[in-house]
Amino acid sequence: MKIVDARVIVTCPGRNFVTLKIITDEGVTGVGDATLNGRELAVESYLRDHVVPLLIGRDPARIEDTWQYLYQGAYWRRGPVTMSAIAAVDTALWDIKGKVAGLPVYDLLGGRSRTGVTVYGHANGETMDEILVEVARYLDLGYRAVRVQSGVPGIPRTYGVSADKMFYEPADAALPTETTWSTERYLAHVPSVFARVRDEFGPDVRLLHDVHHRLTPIEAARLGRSLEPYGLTWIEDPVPAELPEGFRIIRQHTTTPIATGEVFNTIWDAAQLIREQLIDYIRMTVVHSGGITHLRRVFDLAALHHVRSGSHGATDLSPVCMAAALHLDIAIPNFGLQEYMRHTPETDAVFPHEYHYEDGYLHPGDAPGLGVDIDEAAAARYPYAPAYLPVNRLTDGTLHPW
Ligand code: KDG
Ligand code: MG
Repeated sequence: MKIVDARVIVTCPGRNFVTLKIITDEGVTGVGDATLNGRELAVESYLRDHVVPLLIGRDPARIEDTWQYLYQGAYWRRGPVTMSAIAAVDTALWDIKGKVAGLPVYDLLGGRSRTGVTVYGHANGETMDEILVEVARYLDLGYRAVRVQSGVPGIPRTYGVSADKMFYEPADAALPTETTWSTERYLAHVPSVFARVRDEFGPDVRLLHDVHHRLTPIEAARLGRSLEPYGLTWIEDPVPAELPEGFRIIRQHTTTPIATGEVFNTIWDAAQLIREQLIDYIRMTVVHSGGITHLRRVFDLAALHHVRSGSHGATDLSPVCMAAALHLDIAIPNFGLQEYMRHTPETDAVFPHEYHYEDGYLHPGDAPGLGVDIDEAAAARYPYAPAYLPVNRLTDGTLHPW
């Protein structure tokens, strides 16, 4: 079998997605997500101009060799653009391998380790009343784990709080929106939110919170310690993670578990955090981390060090990425949690998929391959529309992580 064509499809059914579709001489096709929020066209060009010509004529069965060819062969290693492009190829090749074998990809990864993939949803609100309504809504839908994001008095717009509760989309403008931030106000407010939520909903629901890289290590340590009475499953991205040793300071002061990794691209970004057991959950995902092949390596390293997976699953990762993540989630021994932000009906129509939600779990389905596709005619109805993530400033105007 040989690869005879590969198409890069950009579509915007409410938000932008980049998808690679690989076509073989025997008519078997595979899909891979290549979406990099706010930098989509860089990956499109990388794939179209620099990767697709290298794929033509290759044997799609040689997944590892193709991965190494694209990673080592570029000479320039790592980085989100390169690793998203490699991920798209890798994901599409696993999809093809599954279809050729007549097996779901999770069976090629060793088979099911669990019956369903536990997911968490995003409850958020400007006010406490709004948050309580939203947490109750997720519990009614069967969720066992809920991420809680709250407005902060005195800060006009806070990360994770949105008007449209089910389909949060932060890439909201053709040029970046500017938001403001006060660490002091945030740290003074957040513990009271979790005190109330825990009090209202009891000990069973797993609670999570995303700090979105906004604190220093000692501030994160203070937050973690102040949240200890409420038994969070994790605080996510407490600090920017380029400095892994900074996590030692957080660890010295709090037992609140820590999750990070959604902006990581390779095992090298995560290795020190994992080896020194400075985190509890690694939140890398298929599209930005070199695909199923490379992420499996990360999860295997994590398993040796008591670190579980907690894969990123925001709406900017397409249903193709979600499908691939679910096949990994159901197979690996050290699965933790999967983030699940629902896609809009328009997006779901462009990407028909087998995976489905039931009673707090996602199920990847049993179709051969990944069980997801792109409807190219539907995709063509939604042309690319530039959209950026916001930027964030302190009240004195200093740029701060968003
Ligand atoms: O594109 C950026 C989003 O994926 C990110 O802001 C979402 O932090 C996020 C999360 O945990 O879902
Ligand atoms: Mg996050």
